[in-house]
Formats: sequence, C-alpha cells, structure tokens
Amino acid sequence: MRYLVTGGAGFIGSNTVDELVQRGHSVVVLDDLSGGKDENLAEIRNKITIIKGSITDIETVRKAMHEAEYVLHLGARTSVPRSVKDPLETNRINIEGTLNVLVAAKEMKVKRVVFAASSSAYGETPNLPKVETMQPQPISPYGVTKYVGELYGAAFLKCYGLETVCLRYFNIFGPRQDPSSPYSGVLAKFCTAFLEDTKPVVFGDGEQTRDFTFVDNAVHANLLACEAPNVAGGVFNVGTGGRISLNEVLATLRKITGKPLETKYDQPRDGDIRDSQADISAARKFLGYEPQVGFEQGLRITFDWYRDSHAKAAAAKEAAAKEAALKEPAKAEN
Ligand code: UD2
Repeated sequence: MRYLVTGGAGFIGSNTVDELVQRGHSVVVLDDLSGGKDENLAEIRNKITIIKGSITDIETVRKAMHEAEYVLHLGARTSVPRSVKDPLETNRINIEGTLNVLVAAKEMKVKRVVFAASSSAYGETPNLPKVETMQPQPISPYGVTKYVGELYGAAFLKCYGLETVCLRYFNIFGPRQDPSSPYSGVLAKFCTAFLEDTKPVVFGDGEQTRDFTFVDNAVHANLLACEAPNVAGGVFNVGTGGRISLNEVLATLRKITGKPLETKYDQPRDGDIRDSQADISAARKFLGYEPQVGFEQGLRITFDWYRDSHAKAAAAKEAAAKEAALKEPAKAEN
C-alpha cells in the first residue's frame, strides 16, 4: 500500500513511518521540518520518499499525494500555549493546512484520511473519563483548530464521500519528542531535567492530570484506523484509559532515576485543561485498539532514549572539538 504521512519527520509521524516501512509499505513523507527533523528518518531514508514542503501549499500537497492510497495527516502546529501566543499561525497550519490535505485527498480519490485530532477538543467538559459523545468545548485556539479539523473531516465524508477517521490523541510521549522548545511536551521537558540535574518546572500545583500515552500506542491506532472496516466518519479517543498527575509523574521519575530532584512550581498556563482521561471503549470496539505499552514502561523506555541521545550528542561534540584542535596547528603553520 502507498501511504502519505504529513508531518512524517516529526515525533509521532516518524515513529509511524518506521512501522509502515517495517510492514513493507511504500511511504511518502511531507514535512516542512519546522518541527520535524531529518535525523528522525535517518535510518530509513533510503526506503522512503521525503518531500520538504508545507501543508499550507496545496500544490505541494497535491504533488506529495500522487498515487497515495492512505493519508495519515499528522502535520500540525502543536502546543496549547503556542496557540494562545499566536492563534493566526496555529489556525493557518492546522485549519488551512488540513483543508488542503482534504481537498487534495478528495481530488486524488484516496481510500481514507486519518487525522491526528486531540484530547484538547474536550476542553471544559466537566466529566471524566472523556467520551466521544460529549459535546466538545475547547478552551484554547489549538483545541479549536483540532476540533475544526474533525468537523471538516465529517463534512468531506458527507459532501464528497471521502473516508475520514479522526483520532483524538491523549498526551502522546516517547522517543523523538523534541525537548528543546519552550512549547515541548511536559514529559520531554521532565526527562531532560532529570538528565541534566536541573529542577523540573511545573505550571500550577502539579495536581493536574493527563492520560499520558506512549507513542507506540498512537502508532498502533494510526495503522488500525487506516484498515478497520466501517469506521469512516468516526472520531476515536486514543489514550490508555488512565490518568496521572504531574506530581506523580515526577515521583515516578525520581524512582526510575534515583535522583531526588526538587520541583520548581510556577504560574499555571493559559488555556490549560485541569484533568484529562480517555474512555477508550469506542477505539477498542471499532478499531480493535488496545494499549500496547503502559505508562511506567513507556516512561522508562523514553528516559533511556533521552539518556542515549544525550550521550551520543556529547560524544559527537567531543569528536568535533578534537578534530578542530587537530586542525589548529596546521592552520598555524600556514
Ligand atoms: C495538549 C493535549 C494533547 C496534545 C498536545 C499537543 C490536552 C489535555 N492535551 O497537551 O493531547 O494535543 O496538546 O501539544 O489538551 N507543563 C509543566 N511544565 C512544563 C510543560 C508543561 O508543568 O515544562 C504542564 C502544562 O501546564 C500542562 C501539562 O504539563 O498542565 C501538560 O502540558 P503539555 O504541553 O505536555 O500538554 P497539553 O496537556 O497541553
């Protein structure tokens, strides 16, 4: 099968592409590398086609979608606080970009588009766990854009018969999640703090809860959503069904690392949701989804991955410094 993965060089995207390649599919990645990284695809670069470009340019999207059977639309501007700071940019990428993907998919008659929706659509809904039948009440521009993507998906099924499936991801974490931006996901930030022995910063009292979901579970759901029969027009939660507070996450990291790091508590963030937890019955029933990796196991794998990539980066820096030092005397002789 031929797949287009938008945002395929990003965190969830590249993990998904790895699995598609593993299963022998043909994959085209469309990514403008604004959030994604070339190095995320380094090991499979020869097996896939990478198009550097933005979903905001419909001609580029059309080109990338040529002969695609399935589209996994994961390209987006993530982060709630970034959307609060710059709602226009989030709107342009997440809504206009999604519309471009849907228009091109309709024209190219692709079999199905799977859209990376978000738990942020639930916003202020009062009850836990979150069920897909609840009326979404997003409270951030990011949540609005992700919800609009779902509405467009449903409209394209109704108006043009384009099959769309929306997966509301619940706080996905794991290897390759970028820790370096102020808008990075909290677990990437916390793992890095434990590696660098700096105080992890918590916005608020740390009692907010999330259904932190290891990335392999999202990849598993992505592939099921492409193949499951009779799910077009469906919206499905993708989480674990549990929830854990940030203070509990920090306690787990202290246990895993043996480091008694203190926490710095700061002001709560605008647009932040207090509690989030997925009801995954619908995904279980209609997609055959079952979480593959639990929270603590996922956190251990993730922490190990950050530790290894820190070590690799340190070794590369040392090698570059040595090489520069070797070149110095030669320069002096000239
Ligand atoms: C939202 C969505 C998530 C995904 C993500 C994409 C919800 C419930 N979840 O994640 O599914 O779409 O957006 O960006 O809407 N925090 C700290 N310290 C830090 C960083 C964050 O305390 O250094 C807090 C933050 O204030 C929040 C929690 O950690 O209460 C999780 O923040 P996040 O940015 O990792 O994810 P979140 O929940 O905004």
